[in-house]
Amino acid sequence: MSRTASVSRKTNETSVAVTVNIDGTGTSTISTGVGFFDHMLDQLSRHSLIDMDIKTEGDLHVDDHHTVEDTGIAIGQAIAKALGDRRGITRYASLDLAMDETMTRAAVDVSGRPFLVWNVNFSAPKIGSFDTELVREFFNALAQHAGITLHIQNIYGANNHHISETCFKAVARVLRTATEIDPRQAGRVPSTKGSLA
Ligand SMILES: [Mn+2]
Repeated sequence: MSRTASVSRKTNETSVAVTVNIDGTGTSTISTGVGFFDHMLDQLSRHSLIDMDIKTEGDLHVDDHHTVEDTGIAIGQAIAKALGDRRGITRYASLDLAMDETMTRAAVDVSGRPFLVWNVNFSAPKIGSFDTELVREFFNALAQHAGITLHIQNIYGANNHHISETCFKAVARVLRTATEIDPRQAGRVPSTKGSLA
């Protein structure tokens, strides 16, 4: 059974089309019109090994907010759809990810219960032209719509590009592990409730 899904989402603010393959190789085609965000999504795909085709046309004349949030919603929806009833998955993962001077921790429960704990502070409002506060908006949209409990903590770091990038890479790595099929689950839903959907 292939764990792939496509989602199209159109509002007055954005038009988003996303296709994901959970069991991919980390290949992506990404175009949101926001260069820094494309760079971050490329990391998300590459290090989760989830293939992602992402095309967003948003109201960038306003700012990047709708584009980033709605892309997060669509990626989350596509991941939830591709995971289906979450049968056989590993479910939990956590990781400390280092990049130069920065260390960021991510933990995920692919639980069906959306929750974001965000313990990350940026020392500047912008990375280039990108609003650093949008990093949280993206992960909140992702967690809410993928149906995952996601905790992200920047432990230390100085460079805001690195702090953002470690968030995306750490989440990518824990998503990879937690969504992988655990052969010892033998196709069962990993919950004593019997449901994660
Ligand atoms: Mn970078």
